[in-house]
Amino acid sequence: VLLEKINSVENLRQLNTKELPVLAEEIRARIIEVISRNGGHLASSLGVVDLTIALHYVLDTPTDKIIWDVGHQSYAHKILTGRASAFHTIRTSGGISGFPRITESPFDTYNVGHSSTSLSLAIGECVARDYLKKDYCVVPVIGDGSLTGGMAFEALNQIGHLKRPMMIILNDNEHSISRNVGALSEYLTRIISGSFYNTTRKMIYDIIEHIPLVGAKVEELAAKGKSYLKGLLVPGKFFEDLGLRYFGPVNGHNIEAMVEIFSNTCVIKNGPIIVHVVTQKGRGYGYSERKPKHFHSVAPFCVETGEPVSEPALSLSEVAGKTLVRIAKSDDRVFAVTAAMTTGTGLEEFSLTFPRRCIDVGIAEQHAVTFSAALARNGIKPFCAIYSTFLQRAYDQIVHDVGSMKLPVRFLIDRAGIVGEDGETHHGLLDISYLKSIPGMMILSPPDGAHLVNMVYYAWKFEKGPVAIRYHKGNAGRSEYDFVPEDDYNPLIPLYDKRGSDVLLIAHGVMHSVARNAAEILAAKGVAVSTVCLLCVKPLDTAFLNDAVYAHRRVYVIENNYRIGGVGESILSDLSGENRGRLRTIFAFPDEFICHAPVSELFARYGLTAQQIAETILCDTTS
Ligand SMILES: Cc1ncc(C[n+]2csc(CCOP(=O)(O)OP(=O)(O)O)c2C)c(N)n1
Repeated sequence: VLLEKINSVENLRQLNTKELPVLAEEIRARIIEVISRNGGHLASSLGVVDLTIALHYVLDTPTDKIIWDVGHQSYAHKILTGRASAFHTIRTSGGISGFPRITESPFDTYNVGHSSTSLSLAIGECVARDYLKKDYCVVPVIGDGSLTGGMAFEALNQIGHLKRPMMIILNDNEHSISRNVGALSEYLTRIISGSFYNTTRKMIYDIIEHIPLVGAKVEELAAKGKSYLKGLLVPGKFFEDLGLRYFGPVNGHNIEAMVEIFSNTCVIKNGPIIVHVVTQKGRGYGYSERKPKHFHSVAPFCVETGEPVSEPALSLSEVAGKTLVRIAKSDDRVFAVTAAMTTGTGLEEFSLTFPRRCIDVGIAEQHAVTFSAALARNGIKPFCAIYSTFLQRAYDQIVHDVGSMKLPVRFLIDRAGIVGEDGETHHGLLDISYLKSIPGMMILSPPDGAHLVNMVYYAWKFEKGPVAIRYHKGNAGRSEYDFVPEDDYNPLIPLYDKRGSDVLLIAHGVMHSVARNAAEILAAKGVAVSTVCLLCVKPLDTAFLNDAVYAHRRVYVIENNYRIGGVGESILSDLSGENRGRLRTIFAFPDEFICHAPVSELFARYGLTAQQIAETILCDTTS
């Protein structure tokens, strides 16, 4: 077994090229086996196993720097760079991360998780490297999906201008999570399907075969404009026109060919080059080859059948999407806008039912928001569905393009709060903090599926300005969608369960059930506990809150957000002077990046379970 010998990249470099495809198969088998147990980004990682081997084989990593975009495809990279023996712990509590982490390995050049950062990091690396008179290769690896992000274009603009040597690997599998969309994607597809493919590959071989000191010669030949090299550049004219030299398309599953090509391209030192590598998403596992979208990010599954280990329950994402389908049936002005996350945000059914009204803008959250603003300005009713963590990107667009004009863009903010195994780049712990400071922004926080449905209906009818509904990653608590919206639903009125005058727990969203459970535990100990569930966390009903707080001796707020900038702080600032002293504790996440672990474990680690909260309150009672 070759993999057993690979404890470091040096071991890899000792293999001969004929052994590399065997190693690739072993790595694939390991990834499939582990991810079937732990869940994770399977299809993307399987697709780049051969590419990853070729890169580490040729480059002098970690001195040469591979910069992964998103980093969800870095599993083979982890296995090859000293983490094979820890790979079974990936995404588990205390185990290695599912994304590159600078604290985990010197081979992980940056912390990543959000898309389209690699080219900006790469050009920054090059400028620093050249200024410090260092000499190493900078190799960003970016997918065709991530290339749709605005930042990637901003970086390309500078890369073409500064002309610093770097080798960009464009990993083109024609997929983002779903099939990739957009003019650029169509352009890349034209290149791949065009007749140049085979001839170009042959040309690269010809050059490599006939030129011993290829790097220097390629430069020389390119400078002289030899006709065959010109031909090689033709397919990627777009990149060439921006000032990058284009090579490809290259078969991303022929390791030997890639080793030769990278050996020759990585030594080109007179400017940036882009090598267009064509890979198959999900490669090497029949189910993920056939359903790359499903296996993009997958829960534990049975390797033999490809089926999930536990039957997926109805998620809040699906509830939001299905509700939108019902609304859109009665209102042809309802649109859904997604930034390459149709499935993740539950919009699959909507996209099939109303293809013209479901707009996938690519991995472009900033653009999605400003695009939605223009829809709203023209009387369309856009529901812009974006995960909390990715909406961080679009902050100024919400302020400048939506908020300042009070445009009724409806934000469906999925994965709000802690998300678990994807870890620190993916937790949605900031949305309340960043949204509540925007004047006129209404923020709703449903405690369950039924409230989410009502809130989507409420947002549909709400025309006075932007409204955000932020909901956690979780289940709707029902196996089927059988929700019926209430006619007179008003999220501005909190749910108030008054019991005694001792303790009041104020919560919102998923933490309402934690508050109720804590109240029960305390009731069993003889402490009467009232609960308030805020459905709308901005604006707050100040008069109501002051009355409720005044009616209790001690008050606690529980939320699935950072404490800093959270709802607890808003409540505190809205309370009258005499009420403020009653607010004893805000149970929320502290001021630190929260690592990956199951959601339940993270709640426990930060003292946010019902039992822990009840115990804290009991101690507080007796002190
Ligand atoms: C800013 C941002 N938006 C959305 C995502 C969610 N996401 C993770 S991977 C991915 C698709 C990336 O496509 P591509 O770069 O082509 O890589 P592939 O998975 O196809 O290998 C998306 C949309 C993200 N990570 N970051």
